[in-house]
Amino acid sequence: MNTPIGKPARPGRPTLDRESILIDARRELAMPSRRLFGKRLLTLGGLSMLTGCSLTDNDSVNRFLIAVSRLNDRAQAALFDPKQLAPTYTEAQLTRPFPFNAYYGIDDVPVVDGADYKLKVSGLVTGQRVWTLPELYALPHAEQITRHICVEGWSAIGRWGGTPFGDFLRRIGADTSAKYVGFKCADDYYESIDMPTALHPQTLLTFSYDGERLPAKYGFPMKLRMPTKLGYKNPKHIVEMFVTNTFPGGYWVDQGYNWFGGS
Ligand SMILES: Nc1nc2c(c(=O)[nH]1)N[C@H]1C(S)=C(S)[C@@H](COP(=O)(O)O)O[C@H]1N2
Ligand SMILES: [Mo]
Repeated sequence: MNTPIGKPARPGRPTLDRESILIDARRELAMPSRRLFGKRLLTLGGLSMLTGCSLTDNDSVNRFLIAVSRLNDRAQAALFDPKQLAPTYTEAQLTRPFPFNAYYGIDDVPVVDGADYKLKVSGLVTGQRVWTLPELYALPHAEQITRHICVEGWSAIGRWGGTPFGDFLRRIGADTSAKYVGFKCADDYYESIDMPTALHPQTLLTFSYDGERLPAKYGFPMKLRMPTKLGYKNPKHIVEMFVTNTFPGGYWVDQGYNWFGGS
């Protein structure tokens, strides 16, 4: 779905030309969740016309694609049904081994010391404080077997355990009418999500994988797991979360990926 808009141009070849926009747009329009958006707001013909007449330099193409992506965010947010559940699976369907992925290799996975780990909770919450792991482990527990879909072209079924994130938000006195929840991670990753997804019943703050304490490679000490969102929206190694009305962006969205990132 995503042309990495932020990537530097390859020498000798215009990166974001008419052709690549059309490939991107065609892919977007082919996705079932995007079809409505395509039909209502933009036709491929209209897009061809636009790309054919005015988008001659990379800057304007970038601006155009970012505008399409923001429109797409709004369309996806409007189509998001807070009660619609993502499919769940059985133990027998688990993908083994579950893949590891990050913007770095497995040897560079951050080492987080659980003993002095503290989760910082800030922003529009009445309970601004830090949480230790024993306190977090004592929260109500739920298990989930769902499919993780990565934009790099793979998907896998995994089993995560943790606490329903909506309950946690209410427990910390979050302003649930705010727009975003942002996350900072122990690596340089950061993400943010829309409040309706944060409150979705399948959104879990997870501390375990397949019945075991969450391994380092899958995001120790905790990962936010959302089966309604693509893989890159699910932050691992969370060290801070904040509730805000100011758009916080994300590691990949700031490089051109679509922010809503629904699946
Ligand atoms: N902190 C952090 N979280 C992250 C990433 C990352 O690089 N750092 N990569 C994201 C991407 S693109 C994917 S597909 C999943 C991979 O999670 P896994 O290693 O448990 O499969 O983590 C997401 N969350
Ligand atoms: Mo991913």
